Amino acid sequence: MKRYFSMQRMALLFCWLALGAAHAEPVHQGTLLLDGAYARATVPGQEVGAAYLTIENTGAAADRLMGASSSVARSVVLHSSQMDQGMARMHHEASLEIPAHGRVEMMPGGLHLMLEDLKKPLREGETLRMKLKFEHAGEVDIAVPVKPLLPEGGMGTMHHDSMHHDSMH
Ligand SMILES: [Cu+2]
Repeated sequence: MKRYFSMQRMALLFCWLALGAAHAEPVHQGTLLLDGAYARATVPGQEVGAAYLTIENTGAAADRLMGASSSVARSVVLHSSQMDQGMARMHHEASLEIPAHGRVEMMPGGLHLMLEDLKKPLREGETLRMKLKFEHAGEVDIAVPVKPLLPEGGMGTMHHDSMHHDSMH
């Protein structure tokens, strides 16, 4: 009987871990709700990766994302992407306003967090940690699951890779 229950508990734990790997738990801090964080897997030799999340502000005052960091990359910077005469161009953004009662959604082809000078490839199924620094909410530590490279994600990372090639060491 005892054995049966422990097996069941192990199965439950396994399911919980599997779910945990696929979906980051939403994180509340101050008036902010950080949800849906993920990064794209990278191929060996790729020196940059991209991460995305949605930030919702339930408060009556705007907040501002001032910076980010992760142990897997030498730097994490905020980028926006725009199509310019058929070419995707990325712009470095010093900070990002999260409007009062508003939300900002990062996504491929739009706002993203660029992980520069990766120390190792980002592998599907792994979860990396990232620290986000907000003007009012302060520092927030989030889990960022790594999702597989999809065809459209692959194009996104290809363009990131070539875009950043000049600045690589
Ligand atoms: Cu970028």
